[in-house]
Parts: sequence; C-alpha cells; structure tokens
Amino acid sequence: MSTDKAAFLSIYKQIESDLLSDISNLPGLSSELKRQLIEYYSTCLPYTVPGGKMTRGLTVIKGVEVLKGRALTEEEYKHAAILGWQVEWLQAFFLVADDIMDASITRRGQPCWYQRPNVTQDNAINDALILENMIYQTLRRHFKSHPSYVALLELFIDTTFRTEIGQHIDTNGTPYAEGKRAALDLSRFTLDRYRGCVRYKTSYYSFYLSCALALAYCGYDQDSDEGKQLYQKAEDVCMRLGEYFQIQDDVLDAYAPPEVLGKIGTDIEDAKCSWLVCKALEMVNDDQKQILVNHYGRHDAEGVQKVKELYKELKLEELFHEYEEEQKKKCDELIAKIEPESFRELFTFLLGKIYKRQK
Ligand code: GPP
Ligand code: MG
Ligand code: MG
Ligand code: MG
Repeated sequence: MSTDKAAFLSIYKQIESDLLSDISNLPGLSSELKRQLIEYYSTCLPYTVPGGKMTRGLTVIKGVEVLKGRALTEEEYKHAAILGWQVEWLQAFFLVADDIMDASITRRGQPCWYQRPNVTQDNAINDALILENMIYQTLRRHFKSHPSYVALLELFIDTTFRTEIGQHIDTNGTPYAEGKRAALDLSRFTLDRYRGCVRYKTSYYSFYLSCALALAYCGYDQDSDEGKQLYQKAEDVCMRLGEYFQIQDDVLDAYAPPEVLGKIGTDIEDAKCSWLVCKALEMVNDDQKQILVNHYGRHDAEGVQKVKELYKELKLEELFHEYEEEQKKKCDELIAKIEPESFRELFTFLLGKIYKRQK
C-alpha cells in the first residue's frame, strides 16, 4: 500500500544517510571535528524528524497516487516519498523552534530537543536552521533536473514565509510575557485574530503544502487555467481542515492526557490565543472574566487549574464536540463538490486522519 509507514521510513533512512555524507564531505575540517558533527547530527535527525504521525508526508504520496489515478512506478513512489519527507523536515524545523518559543517540555513522548542534556538552547536554534536548510539540499539532490524543480522550491519558500507570519501573530503578536512588556490584554483574543493566526501558522504547512506539492510534481501549473482551479480547490478545503485541526490541537492542549498526546500543554501558561480562551471570552460574566484576568498567562499550576475549572463551568469541551460534528459535515459537503471526483479521495483521506483524533 502506498501509505505504508515502513516503506516511507526506509526512504527516510536514505535521505538521512545522504545528509550525513554531505557533512562528512565538507572541505577543510579535521577528521575529529567531522566525527563530532556526525555524532551530533546522527542523534539530532532521528530525534527530531521521524517519530510523528507522518500524515503530512504520507499525504504527498496519496496525492500523487490520486492525481495519477493508478499505482505509482518505483521512481514516482520514491520521488513522492522524498517530497513527503521534506514536509516532515519542515515540520521538524518548525517544532524545534516552536518548542523553544512556547517553553514546552515534551514532544512526541520525549523531552523537546532543546531540553536534551547535551543540547543547549543556542544549539537547538541553530539546529532548526540546519533542518530547514536540509530541505533544499535534498530537493537539489533529487529534483534539480525535474521540470517541477522551481515550482517545488517556491512552494517550500512561500509556505515557510506564511507559517512564520502565523507564528508572529501567535507569539510576538500577543505582546505579553509574564513580568515583561505590556499587561495581558484579553481583548486581543478574538476569533478574527484566531482565524488569521491559524490559517497562517498551521493550515498552509500542515495541509495545503502536501496537496500542492503533489499537484506540482504531477505537472499542474498554478498559472494554467486547469492548474489554478485545482490549487484553489485544494486551498479551500485545506484552510477549513487546518482550522479544524488547530482547534483540536488547542482543545487537546488543555484536555488530553500528556501520555497519549505526547506533549504537555502550555497554552494557558503561555497566554496563547487559543480557541478555548476565545470562546470563553464570548461567554463569561464579570466574575468569570476576573479568573482569566488573574490567572491566564501565568506559570502557576494552581492558576492554570482555576482556568481549566472555568472552562469546565462554561462546558467548552461539550461545545467543541458540537463544533467537531459540524465541521465534519461541512468538510464532507465541501469535498463532495470537488471536481474531478477522483481528486476527492485525497481530502477524504485527510479528514479521516483528523476526525475525532485523540493525539
Ligand atoms: C502550531 O502551534 C504551529 C507550529 C508548530 C508552527 C511553528 C512555526 C514556526 C515558524 C516556528 P502550536 O504551538 O500550538 O503547536 P504544538 O501544540 O504542537 O506545540
Ligand atoms: Mg507549541
Ligand atoms: Mg506555538
Ligand atoms: Mg498547541
């Protein structure tokens, strides 16, 4: 089966081995220095890149298969899997950096990379940049003479920029850090801000990119009439799926057991513009609002508990379940309108991966 994880992981091994060889072949470094570099990055790469759900990567393979309308040749599978892994590399770059910015503790069931004993925060920032650069090394290695090379590069460049804009809205855009800068301004947590933030920080890289890479690899040109329509349909569905996915992420941050989720939630401590706080602010009376004023955005376990009790009082989890059913219906309707009909399977695949997810 094309979305078999073991086959996909074997392509990871080849990519990793080529990248480590690139380091070994760097000119003008002693063999001892190279040994240290290889030791470090042969730990860093398997720690930060594979080990997730791999949906973003597998979606590229699924997309190429759906667009070709047949089983892939060996070369097509390899190409699609390599592109899929580049989305996973992009995600690794984002997550290493995001965990520093969010002061997170665990990721994928283990300490965040920057929290590892032999990794400093400075190392981790640089590693995020190296992970990003590796995308372009690998793309050049495998696609330099492919007709879609430039289109593929541009998709990665544009998606990175959009995600960084989203991350700006998520972090600097909330000008608050405990004991620093302005006081917490709850009036900023609106659904309008939320939607803009999520579209940019999550939807483009988590959903649209994989679909667009499949289109570009199969030769669809964004500037041709047929191509433009397909990219547009993919974007329409992916924006909705992305918002739904991030709302799940925000709800899981507060409610999921960390041992299932693989990460410990930090949104309340970090004063994030989470779906939960936006919804809470639409519903609170003055007394309830005071709980948020006093306790939102503080690294204090008792305060976090008080915010969670308020969420319970407001029945936000129940509200989310209603929202989830509504979204499932809306996504089904949107997908049912996509032409050609064969293209629908890609989005059904994505929706199936996220509906009622627990992690
Ligand atoms: C998800 O936010 C968004 C990202 C991981 C994008 C990061 C972008 C950068 C440019 C660094 P999140 O913080 O809610 O994710 P999680 O809950 O997984 O930490
Ligand atoms: Mg985070
Ligand atoms: Mg974040
Ligand atoms: Mg989150």
